[in-house]
Amino acid sequence: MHPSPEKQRDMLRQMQTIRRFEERASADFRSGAIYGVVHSYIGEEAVAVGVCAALNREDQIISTHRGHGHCIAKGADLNRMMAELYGREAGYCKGKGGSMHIADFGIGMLGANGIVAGGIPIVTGAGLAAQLEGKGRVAVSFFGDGASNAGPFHESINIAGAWKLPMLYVCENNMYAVQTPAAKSLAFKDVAARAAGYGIPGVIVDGNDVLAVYEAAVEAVARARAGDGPTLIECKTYRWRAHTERPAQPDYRPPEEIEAWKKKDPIPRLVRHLKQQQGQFSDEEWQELDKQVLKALEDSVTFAKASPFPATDAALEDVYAD
Ligand SMILES: Cc1ncc(C[n+]2csc(CCOP(=O)(O)OP(=O)(O)O)c2C)c(N)n1
Ligand SMILES: [Mg+2]
Repeated sequence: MHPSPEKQRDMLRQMQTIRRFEERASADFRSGAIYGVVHSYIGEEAVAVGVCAALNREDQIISTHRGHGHCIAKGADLNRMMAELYGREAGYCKGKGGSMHIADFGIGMLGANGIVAGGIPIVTGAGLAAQLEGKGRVAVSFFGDGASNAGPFHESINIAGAWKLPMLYVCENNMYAVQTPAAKSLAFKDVAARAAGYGIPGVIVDGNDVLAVYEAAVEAVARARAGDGPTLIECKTYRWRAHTERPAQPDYRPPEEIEAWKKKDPIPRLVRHLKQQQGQFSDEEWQELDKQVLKALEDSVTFAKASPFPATDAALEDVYAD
């Protein structure tokens, strides 16, 4: 069943916020205002938003190196996110982590991870904790097609299947791991097929259709809450930009492939759906929504720039627990 029109509008706002956040982050990285590294999620917004729309605040997620979208979809504060990318004290990690280290336990965002597949066992532990606590919470792992070739993925879904942990394993199959096409590192076509080897359901979804992602997630969440164990959801999608924003990184993907996927943009797709379904969603409302999103982002950049860089002698603070 489709979510209510109000919820669909929220989902549209979130996808557009991710899109605009990423545009800004890439531009500011290239101009030298943001340090470290930035991996753009543009093109894949429907995955994070569709899945997180099926979750409660208490449910927990873990992200990847391409994690801004997951943070935004789970409800992270744009100001603190932007300040973190800018390396400022007001950021989520006091400016010492950057793009790949944003966590907010208050909203169930357990963090990003620069280690490919590194988050999968951590969030599987959160799934075990949820099961032991017995309050009906679920845990969600986001990861890429490349990560699904790494050992931690297999070990985690094996134990989650055996113990029926309340988990969703969400593979964002964007067809590449840096420059390596999935077809060169996976003998079959679908990551979802791997689920059979671990005795759990494997579902394939159009990852550019936010409503389809949402519906698959709702079903998997219901299974998990009912004690029936994890589901592997493979979302077929595509990143529009190069692997990272670092200059001089070659992008060997065929330009016509990139163009073809841009035509499957998940955002206008939901706009069209809203217009057809509701009739009353007008171009003016869409422009107004985008204006508000841009304003919120502009404010987040102002907030970031107003915050100082962390002091050098604070470098070791928060490294060890008290
Ligand atoms: C353990 C490990 N190996 C290699 C890398 C370098 N690396 C960073 S991202 C990436 C590709 C990840 O591909 P995928 O899981 O498909 O995610 P995507 O970038 O496509 O979202 C690699 C190999 C790393 N960060 N960690
Ligand atoms: Mg990939």
